[in-house]
Amino acid sequence: MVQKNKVETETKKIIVVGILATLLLLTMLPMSVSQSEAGTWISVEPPEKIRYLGNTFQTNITVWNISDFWSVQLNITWTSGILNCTDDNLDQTMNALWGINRWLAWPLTKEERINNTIGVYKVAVTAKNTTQPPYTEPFSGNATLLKLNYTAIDIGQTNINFSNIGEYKTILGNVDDEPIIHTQYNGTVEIRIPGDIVLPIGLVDANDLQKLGKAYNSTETSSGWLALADINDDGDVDANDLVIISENYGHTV
Ligand SMILES: [Ca+2]
Ligand SMILES: [Ca+2]
Repeated sequence: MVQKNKVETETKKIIVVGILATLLLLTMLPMSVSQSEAGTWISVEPPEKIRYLGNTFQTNITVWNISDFWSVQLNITWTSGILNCTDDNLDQTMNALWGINRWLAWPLTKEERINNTIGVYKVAVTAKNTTQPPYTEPFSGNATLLKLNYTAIDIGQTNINFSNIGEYKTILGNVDDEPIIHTQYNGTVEIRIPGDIVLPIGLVDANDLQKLGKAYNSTETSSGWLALADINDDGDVDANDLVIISENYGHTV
C-alpha cells in the first residue's frame, strides 16, 4: 500500500512536471505566425496600422533571419495623396548594420529616394570594405533597414508594399553578391477622420466619444489605455483629444 502510494505520488510528480514543461514551452513560442517561419523574410512593421488625418508615424522595414547580408535594394510603394513620406532615417539604420562610413547608398539624398508624387521609395545600399583591418563584417540576424516617417495627408486606405517590378526591385544580397531568397510581407495603413475610434467607421459619433471617455486620463503605460483614443498621438488621452473629437463630431467621410 505504501509502495502503491509512492508510485502514485511519483506519477503525479511526472504529470505536474510535464504540465509545467508544456506551459514553459508555450511561453517560449514565437509571438506571431510569421516569426515562426523558417528562412529569411522582409516585412513592414507594424503590418497593420490605423491612424488619423494629420498624424505622423513611423513604419519600419525589417529583415529577419538573414545570413551574410551585404547589400540591399528596396522598392516600396504606397498610395500617393494618402501618405507623405518625410524621412527614411537611412543613416541611422545602415550605421547600425555595418558601421559608420562602411556602406554606400544610391540615390544619395532622401529627396531623391522618396517620391511622394507617385508614392515610391527606392534605394540601393551596399556595405563597403576598408583598405585595412578592421574589415566590415557581413551581417547575420534580424535588422531594421529603414524607418520611414509618414504624415497622413488624406483619409483612406493604402498598402505599403514591396515592389519587384521596374528599375529598382526589392533584392537582398549576400557577401558573394548573390540574391538571398526571402519572403516579403506587405503592410496596410488606414487613415481616418480624427476621433473616428470605433464602428461605424467613417462617422464620428457617440460611440467614439464613449470610447474616449473610457480611456480618459490614461497614458501609454496605464491600464485603460487605448491608442486610438489618443487622437493627437502625444502619449495620453486628455482634453486636447476631447477638443479634436468635439470639432469632428457628426463628421462623415
Ligand atoms: Ca466612428
Ligand atoms: Ca493625446
